[in-house]
Amino acid sequence: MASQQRILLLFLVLISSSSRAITSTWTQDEIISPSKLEMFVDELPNLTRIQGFNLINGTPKPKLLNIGMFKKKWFTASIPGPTIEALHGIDTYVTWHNHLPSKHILPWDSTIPTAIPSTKKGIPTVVHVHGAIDEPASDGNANAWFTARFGEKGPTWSKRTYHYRNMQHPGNLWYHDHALGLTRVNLLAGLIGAYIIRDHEVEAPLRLPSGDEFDIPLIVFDRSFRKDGTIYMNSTGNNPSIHPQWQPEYFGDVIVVNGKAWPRLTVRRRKYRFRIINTSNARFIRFFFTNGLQFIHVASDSVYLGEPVVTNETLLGPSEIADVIIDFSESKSDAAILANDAPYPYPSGDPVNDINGKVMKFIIEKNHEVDTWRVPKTLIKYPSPDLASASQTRYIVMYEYTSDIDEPTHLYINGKSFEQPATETPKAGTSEVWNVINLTADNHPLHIHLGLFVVLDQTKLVNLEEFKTCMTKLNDAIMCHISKYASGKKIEVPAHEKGWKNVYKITPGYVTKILVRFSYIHSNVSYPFDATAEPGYVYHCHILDHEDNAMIRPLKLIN
Ligand SMILES: *[C@@H]1O[C@H](CO)[C@@H](O)[C@H](O)[C@H]1NC(C)=O
Ligand SMILES: *[C@@H]1O[C@H](CO)[C@@H](O)[C@H](O)[C@H]1NC(C)=O
Ligand SMILES: *[C@@H]1O[C@H](CO)[C@@H](O)[C@H](O)[C@H]1NC(C)=O
Ligand SMILES: *[C@@H]1O[C@H](CO)[C@@H](O)[C@H](O)[C@H]1NC(C)=O
Ligand SMILES: *[C@@H]1O[C@H](CO)[C@@H](O)[C@H](O)[C@H]1NC(C)=O
Ligand SMILES: CC(=O)N[C@H]1CO[C@H](CO)[C@@H](O)[C@@H]1O
Ligand SMILES: [Cu+2]
Repeated sequence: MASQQRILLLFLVLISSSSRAITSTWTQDEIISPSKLEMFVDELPNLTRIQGFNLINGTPKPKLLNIGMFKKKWFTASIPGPTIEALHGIDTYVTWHNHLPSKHILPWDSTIPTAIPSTKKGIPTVVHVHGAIDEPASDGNANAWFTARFGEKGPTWSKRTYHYRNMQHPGNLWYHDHALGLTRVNLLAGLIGAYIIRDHEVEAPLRLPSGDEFDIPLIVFDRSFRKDGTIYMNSTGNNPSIHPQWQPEYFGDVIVVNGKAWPRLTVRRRKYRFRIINTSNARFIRFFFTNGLQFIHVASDSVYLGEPVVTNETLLGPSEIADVIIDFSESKSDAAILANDAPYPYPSGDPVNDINGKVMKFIIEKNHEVDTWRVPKTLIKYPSPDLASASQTRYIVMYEYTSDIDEPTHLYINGKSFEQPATETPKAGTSEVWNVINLTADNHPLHIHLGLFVVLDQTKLVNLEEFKTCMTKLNDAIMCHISKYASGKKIEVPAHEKGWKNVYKITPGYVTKILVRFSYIHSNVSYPFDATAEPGYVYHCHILDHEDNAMIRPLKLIN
């Protein structure tokens, strides 16, 4: 840990109003109608990149970063925060500093399980690096939150400086707040950024597009804004007598990429790599290009695929990552719009419209040029999941509860709150089969901390209502004869999602069978840290509004 570097992570308050307003006829307090914003005006911002290592005489060494969270206007800070670029095998240490004021810029709800400082002042935050394989004390436990200047700390807080070992395979991670009951509002406010682990030895021979110009993170989210440019979040809950503010899903009208609404990027006629991270609270995005350009997937979530997979559209749930090559030399036109046609809530909600159906625009230069980048036939092969090695089979059941006005009040996994003792207690170094059952109407993206998993199959539940009635009574999949009901048709796992993942969309009314590995996937070495230590890990739904209330459970590893 040699030198230090001080970075501002922004806590956003104001829209850059990147897109130019065409008219100005709003009344006070009104939400900006996205149709009043001209699209594709602002250039895609270049995200700040910081190295998570020091180079000493050409040799990479560990580094300590200081990253602060501030309340800033959007145009005086960067949203998302800086992209951290780490190197495989070189430790990155980060002291996350909370400089946030005493009052939140967004409404929140004290009636759901929430971090609340005893003084009622200050904004609890704690940072989780999504996809990281690290010790529990650096995982950003929901109760390890702290307020400004470490003034107040949550019950599982243990240290200021987090240790990221970067011992895992190269891939795409991202960091974000994970404070109990505040995750949805803290992310909406801007506490997110990309974290990339690189391994030159493994990646350089692939000759994929690289360097700042050709390898670009695209952090996509949806937000609504008021006339004055502040972020809008509804302050009235859907069951206001029970939860004054909480709503089951946040959707914004404006699609924001790297901090600008509907930006544009001028590209050369050659291959680019985009690491697209969907950081929406609840919106699914199904990307496609209006001019028929295709996506060449090279990785899923945090791990390379064995070979590239070409698709003409790609569906990303919240927190999922598409790592794709786009070859603009194949474009028949000089512009391409990256568009979205996913209904919201996904899959049964409203269709998108002409506005929220657009994401960003690429302007493609006319001149053809020699492209030195390649897409090789094979990428990086990791061992396939070995079902025989699974030491446990578990049933993970997602429930939604509604009020007498038939509005969701909360969601639980296995009928249990977060506070109830851990029931998922895998042995470090083993693999387990988890059968994830959706008994709600929504598609819930399941995210498991520490472990990586492969989706084995997805089977429709027959006589769903009968099974649901039994589960509502007994909350026990085996006693409710799950094998009898899990006998419907299967849906194929898309080829580009067949690799090792850390998030997967759990289709409603189906059993999704996954094999979760609680060890590295690229080698058989055991974790170089004590994965069984306090405060343990969590697994949860990555629709943030669900996670907060309270589709989240402890995950406690044992020896
Ligand atoms: C981003 O950096 C490139 C150079 O790599 C530059 O051409 C471009 O104008 C920059 N974009 C913005 C929005 O500053
Ligand atoms: C805010 O939510 C409440 C409760 O669901 C709803 O009645 C109201 O229309 C919402 N307001 C806006 C501006 O969407
Ligand atoms: C991002 O995820 C949200 C849900 O979390 C989803 O609604 C949205 O469509 C996704 N967007 C993209 C571009 O994948
Ligand atoms: C992609 O291709 C499939 C068939 O190969 C087609 O059904 C689908 O409509 C296409 N999607 C787009 C966005 O072009
Ligand atoms: C790990 O060990 C298993 C069984 O001993 C072996 O089949 C597998 O190839 C090993 N994996 C790696 C990445 O070395
Ligand atoms: C899309 C879908 O199949 N949704 C189902 C999810 O599960 C709930 C409850 O079992 C069903 O009611 C939905 O139809
Ligand atoms: Cu959910």
